[in-house]
Amino acid sequence: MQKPQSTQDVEALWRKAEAHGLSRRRFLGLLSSGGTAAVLGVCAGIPVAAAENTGSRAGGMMTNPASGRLHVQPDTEPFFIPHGTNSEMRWGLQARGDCFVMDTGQFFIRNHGATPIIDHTQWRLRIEGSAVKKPLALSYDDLTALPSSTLTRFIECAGNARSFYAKFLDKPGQGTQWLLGGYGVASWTGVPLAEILDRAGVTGSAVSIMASGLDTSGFKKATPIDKAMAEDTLVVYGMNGAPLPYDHGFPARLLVPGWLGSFNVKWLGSLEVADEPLWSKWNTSSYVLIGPDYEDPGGPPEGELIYWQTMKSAVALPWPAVLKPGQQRVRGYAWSPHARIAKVEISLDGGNGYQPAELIEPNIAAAGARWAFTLDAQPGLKSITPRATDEKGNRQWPISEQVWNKKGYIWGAVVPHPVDVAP
Ligand SMILES: Nc1nc2c(c(=O)[nH]1)N[C@H]1C(S)=C(S)[C@@H](COP(=O)(O)O)O[C@H]1N2
Ligand SMILES: [Mo]
Repeated sequence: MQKPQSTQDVEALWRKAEAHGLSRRRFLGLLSSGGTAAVLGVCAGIPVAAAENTGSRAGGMMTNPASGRLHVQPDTEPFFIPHGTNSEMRWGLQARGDCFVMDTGQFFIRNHGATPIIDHTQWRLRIEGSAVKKPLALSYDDLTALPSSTLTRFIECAGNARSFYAKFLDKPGQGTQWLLGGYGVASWTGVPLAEILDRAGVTGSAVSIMASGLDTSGFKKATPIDKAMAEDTLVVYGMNGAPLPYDHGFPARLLVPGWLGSFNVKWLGSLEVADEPLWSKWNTSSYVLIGPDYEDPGGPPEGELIYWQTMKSAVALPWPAVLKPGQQRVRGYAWSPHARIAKVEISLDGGNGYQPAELIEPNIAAAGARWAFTLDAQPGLKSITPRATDEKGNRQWPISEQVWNKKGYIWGAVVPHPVDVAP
């Protein structure tokens, strides 16, 4: 099979392969047979870093993707559920048992605007502000020469599962109506943020770090200093053993494990380190909890600040799924921002009785674990409901205990995955 040179080539090859009746799995296998990722548990997938960076030659640091595209990579329907600037990962594609980390080309995309294409040779990451003694401007070469870590962690959108407020509570949350595919696990390579802050002479009075993206949305988000100094908070330049793709933040993004997806600022341009709390609309009116069960904290934020993602579990089947009757293996994922997964149980009656599922290694805090369950599918089965418990004793709650908030963040209840058993 010929080797694709660009994302367009991949799309064309895929169409050709489909016309020849080639299964997706076989197609991906063929694509990747040229080389395997050197990162444990990384699956074969669509190469994503192949798009041309044409604008940089004109001398500017940034252009927008060609012909008005929102994303650089192909994120067509068989692979993603489209939601405007966002693309949701399809859980039905994650049923293979042999890999834990999601294919880079299947990782969800959550953008407040179009993906910018940044020329890494012109790019600098500025570290500045009232709480650094030595402001820095790191080039791509400077950054990638610093001591690095490679970690497997999830990134998950605060609004993941938002559609279930409408579906199960009959009270919609405002925003993209994600099912459970605003979540992905990857192996991230980057420099501990603490390492960079140390080099910038961060002072003892630092409180807050405003990370600004270079996308036209002006996206920026402040992280408190303690989390910024945690050893697994990284300035990431690699994803699954390859350069960070444009859509996921090339040349560099933050990884803030276990916290809301929005802390993981992409296309990072500057880090302002301040000795006072910093605010942008992304920690005052967005990513705050507003509703009858939440208090108005007073001050700049319009609702209770949120930091941590909630536990969830998902069934790796299409939504809804059609199953053949009889015995079969059903697989899925479970994740907690706080700890490894201790157990996953499955309910076949919508959340009354539960029976144990098996856990499959790896099992990593703030990443997740896979589970498998031998199902004897009988006609009349309507749903499969997984429920996760982590090693700190946190557990997903029943739908009846899910507290609503206006913007539909941090769903943590179990989700009955709809199925139909048909001969
Ligand atoms: N600069 C910038 N960073 C950003 C965003 C953005 O729109 N602009 N979206 C954030 C949100 S809300 C999420 S959930 C994650 C999604 O990361 P991904 O697209 O790599 O999955 O990126 C975050 N970082
Ligand atoms: Mo998000």
